Amino acid sequence: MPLIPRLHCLTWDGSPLTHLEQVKQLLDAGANWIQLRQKNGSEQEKLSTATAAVSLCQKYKATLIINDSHQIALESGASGVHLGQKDCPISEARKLLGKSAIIGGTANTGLQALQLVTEGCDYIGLGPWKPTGTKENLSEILGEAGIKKVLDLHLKIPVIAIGGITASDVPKILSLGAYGIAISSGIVATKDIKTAFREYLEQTVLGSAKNIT
Ligand code: TZP
Ligand code: MG
Repeated sequence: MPLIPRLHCLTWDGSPLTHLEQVKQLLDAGANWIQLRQKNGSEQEKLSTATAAVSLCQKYKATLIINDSHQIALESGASGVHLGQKDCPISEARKLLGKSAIIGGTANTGLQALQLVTEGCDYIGLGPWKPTGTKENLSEILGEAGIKKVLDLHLKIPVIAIGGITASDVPKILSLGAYGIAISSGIVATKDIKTAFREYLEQTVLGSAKNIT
C-alpha cells in the first residue's frame, strides 16, 4: 500500500468541470491522492469515468480511490474505495478487493471510528469539521471539540479530517492530532485549482511540521 499522504483531494459533481477534467487538473497541480466522488450518473458512466481516471492517475503515479462502490473500484482497477456508514461493510469490501486494496471509511463519532479500525480500515475520514454544501445529508457538525474527542482516542490508523475545511483551518486541525485533511470544493470549485491545491499543501506541510516539533 502506498504511504497515505496528508492532503486528499475529492472531485465534486457541482464543478463546471467534468470529473475527469478535475482529476487531470488536480494531477497537474501535484495531487498524489484523489478520491473520485461522482454521485450523479449511471453506474456505467461512473465506471467509464473511473476507468479513464485510473489510467490518468497511473501516468502520474498517483493513487485513485473510488467513493461508495467497491464494485467500480474493482472493475476500474482503482487502488481502493472509500465507504460511508451506509455503503458496503468494510469486511465485505476487504474480502472482494483483497489485502492490498486501500479501504477508507467515514466516521462521525468515536464509536464509528473504533468500529472502522476493528473492521480493518486503512484510514478514517472524520467529519464534518464545519458545515458544507458539498455533501447531502450531512452528519452532525463536529467542530473543534468533536474532532478532538475522536482524535483523543489515539486510533491506530490515520485520521483525515473532512468537511468545509479552509486553508486557514489546517494548522488547528493538525494540532488536534489529525493525520491529514480531505478537501473537495475548497480546491475543485475554484477557478485556479493549482493555486488552491498549493495553498492547502503549504498549510498541511507547515502544520504537520509544527505538529511534530
Ligand atoms: N464527508 C463529510 S463532509 C464531505 C464529505 C465527503 C464533503 C467535503 O467537501 P468540502 O467541499 O471540502 O466541504
Ligand atoms: Mg458513500
